[in-house]
Amino acid sequence: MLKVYNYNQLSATEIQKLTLRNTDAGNEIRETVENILANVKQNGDVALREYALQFDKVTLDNLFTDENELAKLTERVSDEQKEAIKTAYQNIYKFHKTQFRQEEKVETMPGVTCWRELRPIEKVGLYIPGGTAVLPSTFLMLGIPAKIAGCKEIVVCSPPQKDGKINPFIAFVAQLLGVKEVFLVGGAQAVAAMAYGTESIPKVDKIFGPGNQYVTKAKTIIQSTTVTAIDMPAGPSEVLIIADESANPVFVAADLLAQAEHGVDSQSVLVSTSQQLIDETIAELEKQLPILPRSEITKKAIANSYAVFTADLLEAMDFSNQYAPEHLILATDNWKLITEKIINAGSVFLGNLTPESAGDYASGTNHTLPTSAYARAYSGVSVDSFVKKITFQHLTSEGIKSIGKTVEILAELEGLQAHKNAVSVRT
Ligand code: HSO
Ligand code: ZN
Repeated sequence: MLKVYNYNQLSATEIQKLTLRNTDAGNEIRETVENILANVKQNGDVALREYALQFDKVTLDNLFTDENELAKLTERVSDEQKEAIKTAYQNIYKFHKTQFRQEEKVETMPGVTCWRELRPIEKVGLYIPGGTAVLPSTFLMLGIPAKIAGCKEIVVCSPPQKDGKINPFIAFVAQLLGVKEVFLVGGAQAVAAMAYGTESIPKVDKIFGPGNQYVTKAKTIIQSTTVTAIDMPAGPSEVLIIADESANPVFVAADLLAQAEHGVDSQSVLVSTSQQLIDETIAELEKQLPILPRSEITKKAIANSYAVFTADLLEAMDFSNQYAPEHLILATDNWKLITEKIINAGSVFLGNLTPESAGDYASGTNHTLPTSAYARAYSGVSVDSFVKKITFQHLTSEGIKSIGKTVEILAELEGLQAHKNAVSVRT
């Protein structure tokens, strides 16, 4: 079960080691992914068909599911399921819509006006995971902000199911979003296809979406070797729960398990000021885990997880900030006292009645978030991720006069005469 550490007995190096995850120290993941990237770059669709056979165990005629097939697949979605997906859609839309904001123009000097305007990224690629679990919720989380931003071309890749088709829930979300086709490609090969383009799959400007270590590695490689951008390194998933004696061990255990069931490489960390709560949570894990349908995966992720006992909530927050979790749950009635101490986290869930699952699916916030301590510097996906902010400026005759001298002096002190001239010829 969960290993337990005492914060006060850990050295700085031990804390650093505990907070490290997914380092791929032996470069094994990198090597596998580099081979896949090279193969797709060289052989396009042929390579994608090979991988579909090798990884998804299907022979594909077409590498996509088209609009008609998508419509047919949605018949398998029940009315109740459709309603739930639509409710999530509306909440996510409502929350993200407010992020699309034009900024004010600023007159920095008389006659000198500067401003920024939003322009959508034209071609975006969405990766929807579909390995051991198919995640139509991720399609909502990426597709809705892409729509709000006004992206022209939305390319969607998701692994084929055993029948060689796309999952019906993915098909239903595609319909809601007005997406006309979904490509049947998963894993690192999907990232490669959208970065390089193949006969069937268009090359995109930016790739979005969470994934396992292979997908994430592929994204980080293409980001540094092609002109295709990525949202962020996102995945494997993780949660850190700060809990005190006001927390309910049944809830805490359920939240730890919810994260752990994502994959064997997921991590769930409990940081608590109460030894009793740690003990009770471990007892609860023992009760709840074995009866989960995905207990095999979950067990492995829990074995890769741990608990830390701290003297108080501030110490707990200190550990959390060093860990920089993708999801942070404050399982305490005193959450208001410590929220301003949060420095590093992807998304935060406040109080004992706010499960991460609410945000994973339907409350409105995005679930594509920075993992593996990237929350130190990255934000989660939002409408901002799908737009560029272009700066503009305009100088009037008063403007060139008011700013002219300053620019001339600066150009001269940098020894750049031509820069100075560009002003002087106008004044
Ligand atoms: N916890 C995942 C998102 C997800 N959970 C999708 C369930 N479905 C990463 O934030
Ligand atoms: Zn989740």
